[in-house]
Amino acid sequence: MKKLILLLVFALCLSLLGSCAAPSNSDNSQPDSKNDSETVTDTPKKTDNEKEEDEEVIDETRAQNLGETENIMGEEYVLTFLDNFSRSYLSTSNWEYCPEWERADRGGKWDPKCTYIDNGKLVLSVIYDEEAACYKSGAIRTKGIFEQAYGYFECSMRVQNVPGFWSAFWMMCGNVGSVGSDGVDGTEIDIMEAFNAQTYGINHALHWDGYNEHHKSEGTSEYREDLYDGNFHTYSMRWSPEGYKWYIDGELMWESSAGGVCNQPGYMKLTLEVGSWAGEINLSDLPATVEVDYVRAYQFADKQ
Ligand SMILES: [Ca+2]
Repeated sequence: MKKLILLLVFALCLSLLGSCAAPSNSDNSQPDSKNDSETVTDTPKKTDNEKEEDEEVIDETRAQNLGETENIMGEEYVLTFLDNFSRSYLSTSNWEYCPEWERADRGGKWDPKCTYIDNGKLVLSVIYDEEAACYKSGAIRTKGIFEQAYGYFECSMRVQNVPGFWSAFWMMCGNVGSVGSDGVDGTEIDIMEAFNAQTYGINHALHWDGYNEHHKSEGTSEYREDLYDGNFHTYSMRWSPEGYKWYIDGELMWESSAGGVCNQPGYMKLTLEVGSWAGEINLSDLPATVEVDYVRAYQFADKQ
């Protein structure tokens, strides 16, 4: 009888342990009442092998859920935005497509059909649209969905391997078009622009006071063949009231407080643009793609 009771207790413990260990949804979309149902009902079924692969890529040193803290280069941050692109479609809880808008100097336009998810990665592409007789490229943003002043912003990106267009991870903060007050009331922060696959150019920059006669900017370029190696690299930016710092693969690349440091919330953008800055474009290279593995944003823990 005693053995039977012990067995029952053991079985009960096992079942309790099992329920505690049930996997949680580690793909953290920004909480958003608009689209709560999609995160639950449309999750694609995965094979056991795919589950194992997912488990392998979880980095336990990183915060996995919104609101969790993470130490980045000696500072405590709270995770405020995370998209691992692990669903089969772009999460509208996190992103919207940038509206169609003629870009740069070769008449390229942003178009939702050039953005999709493939195998756990966001894919932005460039095509030549025969019907529209122009280049089309992918572009998404968090405008009105996620906007934040200050913190740490990071993406992991595999940049393009052909010339003719550039890829960018950037932010629009406050009213960039507002002339006066320098960049304090509005600044475009270019966390990275991989602007030329022939020269291996990477740019970091700030723009403020509009884009016309009062436009001001400051930036820096590097030429880094290693970043065009077909692998993913991390591009990050720390923004505090004292200034901005840009990092690639965790290494400090540039610091600036030009424009006086913006104090207004901003949204993130991931875009491709066709233009002469990127060199000549060859139709035979298209479609061409850029992939993003994840995007993360954090707020300083002491500002929460
Ligand atoms: Ca201004």
